[in-house]
Amino acid sequence: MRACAMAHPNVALIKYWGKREAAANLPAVGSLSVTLGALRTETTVVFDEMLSHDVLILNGVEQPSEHPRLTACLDALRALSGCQFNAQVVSENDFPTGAGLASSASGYAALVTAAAAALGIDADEPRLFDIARIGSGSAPRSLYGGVALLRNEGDGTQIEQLITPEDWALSVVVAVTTEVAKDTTSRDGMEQSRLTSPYYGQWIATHEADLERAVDCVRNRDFDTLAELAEHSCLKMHSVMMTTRPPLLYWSPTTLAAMLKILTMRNDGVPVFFTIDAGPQVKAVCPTGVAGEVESELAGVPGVLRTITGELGYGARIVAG
Ligand code: 2P0
Repeated sequence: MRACAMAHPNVALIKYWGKREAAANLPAVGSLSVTLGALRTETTVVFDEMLSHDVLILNGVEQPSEHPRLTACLDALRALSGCQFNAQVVSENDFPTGAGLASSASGYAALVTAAAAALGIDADEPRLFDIARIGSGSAPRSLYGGVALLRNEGDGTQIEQLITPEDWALSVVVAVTTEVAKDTTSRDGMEQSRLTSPYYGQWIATHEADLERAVDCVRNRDFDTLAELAEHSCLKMHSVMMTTRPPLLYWSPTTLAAMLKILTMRNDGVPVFFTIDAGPQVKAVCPTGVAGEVESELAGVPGVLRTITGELGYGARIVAG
């Protein structure tokens, strides 16, 4: 009863921030993401009747604070399979953890994929998406490669792969500005935003139109309009974050410098746009043909520690381990 899976993080171009129902971790809004082929989480799950409780070891360190979320996911999988055993989960990220690089998305996508295989659950079981969402609202998107669309539908969510990595040669350049984990988790931060930001209502009210237009852009490979929409969604989300009480200021001076560099490049005719999540890292999305130029420009921004560049990745999958 053992399996190993690999998943990539994803970055949303149309963002998710806020929940409509906390217990099932249902998002308030849909989202659209690209899967980052350059970053990886690898997770091994072993179900063992000798274990007295579930255990998560992340990057070599046990994570007791994560156990409630972990056990909620594993309980849902155990209910599907009839297995009663506890599990040991050993996970490694090859990128900074908890620093706005979607480590929980790739983490829970890899966990659910590995645990389902270890329990003999069919990989096509549709409930796996809902179980991944219990762990992290952005995790179902990492079950897919290319561009993924997560929509609210009735009482739940639906997910689909809009295009594969082969369908559009896009790359993402990550400008790493810190290796340190953030103070406020996304889960806590988005709840504070819902309760206190005066802009939260407008964020929800205007979101669906952004999402529908972005879906059309992806289907039509309309990079320029997608660039404008993605930056707007990012800045709108950060406006909500900044006007939360107490404020969620995820940017550093280097974040702003990298954003300005990307805008200057686009004004100079280079097809590239920025997006930023719950942390100071900046992600630049561009056609693969200009990724080298974008990477060298971002590497030269003072304060950028390093860059990580890769094409769109594939969905979570079982690997030897
Ligand atoms: C996103 N983020 O759409 C947005 C943009 C961060 C900023 O999804 O509470 O770790 O586990 O559902 O998925 C990060 O939030 O939060 C996230 P939970 P999650 O990518």
